[in-house]
Amino acid sequence: MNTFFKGAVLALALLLSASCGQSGKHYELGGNPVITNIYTADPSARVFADTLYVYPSHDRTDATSFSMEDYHVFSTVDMVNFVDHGVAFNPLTETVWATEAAWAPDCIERNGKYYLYYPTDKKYIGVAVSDRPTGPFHDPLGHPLLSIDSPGVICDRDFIDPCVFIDDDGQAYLFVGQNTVCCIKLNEDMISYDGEVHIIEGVHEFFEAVWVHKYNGKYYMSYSNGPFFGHEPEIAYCMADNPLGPYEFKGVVLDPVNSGTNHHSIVRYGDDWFLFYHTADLSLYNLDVEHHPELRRRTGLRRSVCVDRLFYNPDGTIQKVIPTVDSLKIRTNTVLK
Ligand code: FUB
Repeated sequence: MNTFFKGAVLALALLLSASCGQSGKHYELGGNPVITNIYTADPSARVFADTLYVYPSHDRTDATSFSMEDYHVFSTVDMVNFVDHGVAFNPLTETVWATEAAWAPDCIERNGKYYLYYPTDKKYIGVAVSDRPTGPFHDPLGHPLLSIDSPGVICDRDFIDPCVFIDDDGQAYLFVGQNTVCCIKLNEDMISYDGEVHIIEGVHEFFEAVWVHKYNGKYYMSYSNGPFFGHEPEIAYCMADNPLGPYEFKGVVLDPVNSGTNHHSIVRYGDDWFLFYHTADLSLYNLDVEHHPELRRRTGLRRSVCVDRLFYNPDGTIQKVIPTVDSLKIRTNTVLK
């Protein structure tokens, strides 16, 4: 092997281990839910260097609606212990324009900076920047990056759930929306875009929670379908040869969960792939709905982040994930009554 080739192989190996956790490593899971100190939902899981970070919504213990206000960041290096780094950003107090509903966020790294994309007010998509994956983040623009009224946006419901994806050629995409998937190509600075909004075709029964990842050269768009299609929301997915589609429906990754909403992310860590999602298992226990059935509707507002392993078939399609529940863990985490 000549020196140039050896160098290229080493650089590729370093790049892979930096972007996927330690390659050659397998992680044992410790039971669900994985985050139990506060209620969390809509987990966007990302690997930066050797650490896996989770960027969830923060469900309020006293919620009577989806009235989330701030974002905590969690990290793990073993997939069992998830460290809460506290509030990394509160758009309602740290921007001059957001007033309510800090829902499902996502985060990505570029050139040593971390960019948090988040929806508020059911109509704005903001971006916040930090030097660290755990924050603190700040608003560099003083206004939303994109909104339901931006030219080219199609949205007949809530304009929420941003997902950011950087392709191998360096182009960054931001996917977002409910009922229709809109996409913008972000500029190199990650806080502006070229002005065009692309509408993604072929996303069968799309409702919300879009997530895009790449595996073996194919683009996977997974999302929550329902509740308007005659069934409870599943996590479904479709595949394409291009990030902008058109996509072709392939199947279901996760059956309906007990929280009403269904929202997930798919990530590689070490040599394994994982599905992060949420359930209401912990709040169902904490709120004791068996004896107080009137509390049941509240459990969908108090969700908890879970993770299970995800497997591909040889043809690149995804096997359905069977959620695991750790009832002992739930029984011993009853602080949130
Ligand atoms: O958490 C609030 C909203 O519920 C999210 O934005 C949706 O994806 C659903 O999970």
